Amino acid sequence: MSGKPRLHYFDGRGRMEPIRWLLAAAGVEFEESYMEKNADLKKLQRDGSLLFQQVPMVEMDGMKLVQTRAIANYISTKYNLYGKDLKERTLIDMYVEGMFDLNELLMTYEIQPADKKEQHFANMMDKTESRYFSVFEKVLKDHGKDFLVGNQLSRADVQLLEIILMIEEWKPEMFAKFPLLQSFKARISNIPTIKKFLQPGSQRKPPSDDDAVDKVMKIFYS
Ligand code: IBG
Repeated sequence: MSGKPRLHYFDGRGRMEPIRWLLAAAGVEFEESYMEKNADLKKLQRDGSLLFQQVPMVEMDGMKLVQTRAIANYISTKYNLYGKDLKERTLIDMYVEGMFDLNELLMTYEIQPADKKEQHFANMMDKTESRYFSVFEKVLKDHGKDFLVGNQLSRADVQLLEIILMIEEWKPEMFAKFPLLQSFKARISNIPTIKKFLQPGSQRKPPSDDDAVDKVMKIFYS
């Protein structure tokens, strides 16, 4: 286990996408092994690769890392995306924990049963606007700086950009109310490593279509 990190997940966003984003922002090349069917998950579970029998799992620096937040913390610390001191780090933690909560709503939309989808969509858009985007807009307005925390790029910026782009796929009109998030998006998207990740052909994953959702359901729920 040396060389590039290897990511074990399915070929879609889910819980692995923030990890792909962080590695890409840090300029770290990575390889991926995709699970195609339930037997692939079973195999990883049987061979002892998954501490809690769950993915995402990332092989990196001689470890088999699990738990999304632990993996993201490791990458952020290793590649200096976690603030300059304890106070900055704690602020970053507060912001990204909010983002993880929001991301949970966004990620689980596609796997909702048909009769729950409309309500789920309304709830997640309402929370995005009133609970999260309004807060990050205010943070940027109050300190007037380029990054969410301090004077350098952090995981909070990377994870917020990921969410902004996801919301834009569903509801672009949301941004009319958030001019500072719009300029934030343009600024962070222009950072060379991130710009590269946003080009076609990168390891960034597209939104799931119905076939992709079916496949995921079969991997995890069959
Ligand atoms: N707390 C863990 C983490 O953050 O890593 C949760 C991991 C988790 O829920 N993993 C799921 C899993 O491995 C796959 S992602 N399940 C197998 C099992 O036996 O528990 C589930 C997911 C889907 C779609 I599917 C959207 C979001 C998440």
